Parts: sequence; C-alpha cells; structure tokens
Amino acid sequence: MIGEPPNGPEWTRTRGSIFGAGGPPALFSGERRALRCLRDLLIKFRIHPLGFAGVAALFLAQLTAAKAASVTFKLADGKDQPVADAVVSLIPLDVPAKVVPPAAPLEIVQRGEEFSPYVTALVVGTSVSFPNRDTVQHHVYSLSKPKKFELPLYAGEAKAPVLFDQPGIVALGCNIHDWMAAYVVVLATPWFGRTAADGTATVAEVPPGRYRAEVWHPRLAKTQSREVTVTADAAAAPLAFSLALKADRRLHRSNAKSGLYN
Ligand SMILES: [Cu+2]
Repeated sequence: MIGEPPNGPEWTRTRGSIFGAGGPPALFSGERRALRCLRDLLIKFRIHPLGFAGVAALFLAQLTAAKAASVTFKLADGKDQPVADAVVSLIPLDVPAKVVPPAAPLEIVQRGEEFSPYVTALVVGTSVSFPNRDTVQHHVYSLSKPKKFELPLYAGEAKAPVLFDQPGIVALGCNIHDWMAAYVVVLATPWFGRTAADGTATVAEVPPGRYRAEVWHPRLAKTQSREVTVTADAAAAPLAFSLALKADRRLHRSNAKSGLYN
C-alpha cells in the first residue's frame, strides 16, 4: 500500500471541515452513527446508491399499502335486530374515488320465481346478465331513473347483459309475477359491501382518510350517512348504525295471488 493508511473512517476526516476541530456537537451523534451504519452497509454489500433508493422506495410503498384498513359496519333496526341486505359504502372526501368495473358481467338469476340475489351492489360501468333458470317465462323491467330497461318475455339467457352506467338505486320487477322484486345499487366508490344475516359487512383495503359512510336498505326512507375517519388501527370498533326501517311490504310468492301466467 502506498502512503499512510487513512486516519480513521472517512466521516471522521471530513467532519473537521464541517464542524471545525471540535467535531460535531453531541446532538448529532445518533444521526452520525446511523449515517455511518448506512454507508458501511452500502460499501459492504456493494450497493449502488440509486439501487438502494429503489429498494427503499419499494419498501415504503409496501409500508403504505399495508396501512390500508378493514372497516366493518354493524347494522341493527329499532329493536336491535341485525339488518341484512343493506348496502354500505365509503365515499372518500379528500381524494377522487376511482372505480374499475369487473371485466365479466355479474348475474341476477331468476329462480323459483324470485330474483337472486335480492340486493346487488356494484360500481358504475358494471354489466349484469339476467339468466332465467325457471321453466316459466319472465319479463324483467326497471322504471328507475339511473337505468330504465326492459327484457321482454324470455326463457333461458336474456339477449344481452344490461350496463349500469349511472350511480343510483335501480328497482327491478317482473311484469308477470308481481312479487318478484330486486334492487341494484350502483356506486361510484370501490369501497362497499352488503350486510349478511348477522347485520355486518366488512369493507377491505380502505386507505386511511376521511370518508362519508353511507347505508342504504330497501326499507329505509332515505340513505343514512355520517362522516368517519379511517385509520390503520386494526382494533378500530365497528361502525354501528341503528336504522328506523319501514314496514316490510314485500309480497311473497306464497301470499301473492297466482296470476294467469303462473
Ligand atoms: Cu316473472
């Protein structure tokens, strides 16, 4: 080796020019250690600083993604009974919501002279096919503003899926069987769910932030909502809603008078 070996680590040699002969103030000792450790790592593993920056960016992105939270809604009626078939959603207040409709159409089946499912939640731009699995014909229609349509009497597959391209509530009926009813809730947010028999629905992968939490149900006079702040806290309590539901006026097939076509 030519010349003298360096007098201690590079940091020690350069610090004099920054802080003078007295060295850095004690306040910086922790940072100094961290920087030295980082530099040693870069040298030891022959990591190019740009490569290191890339790895750090990936790590940070992972950290941010992992921060998304699950939000559970818990719905009960005035008698504290669970409310099923409600659509819950979270509408972001600080960033625009982007929705990506599924590539393949969803299905609302006609079986046993009923629609199934009774309530479907989907995002704007989603198509739905209406296969008839009964031996009798059905005549599916909607008079609702976000999507008016009619599928005249048919059996088997309907001619083409129906595209739901406006947000809102779409009520479905059958011209032949008065008791047949179903709802499509068209949403402009990707964060939504439908409550199960126990009155709960969990919305996954919600980034932290401010949202308007909305609840819709066929027997609610109007959509319920309130502002919530989602944090990455895994132990967050469920969002509880107590709903004043109108009387259930649904016709049921067993109670409905049989029509000529039944
Ligand atoms: Cu029908």
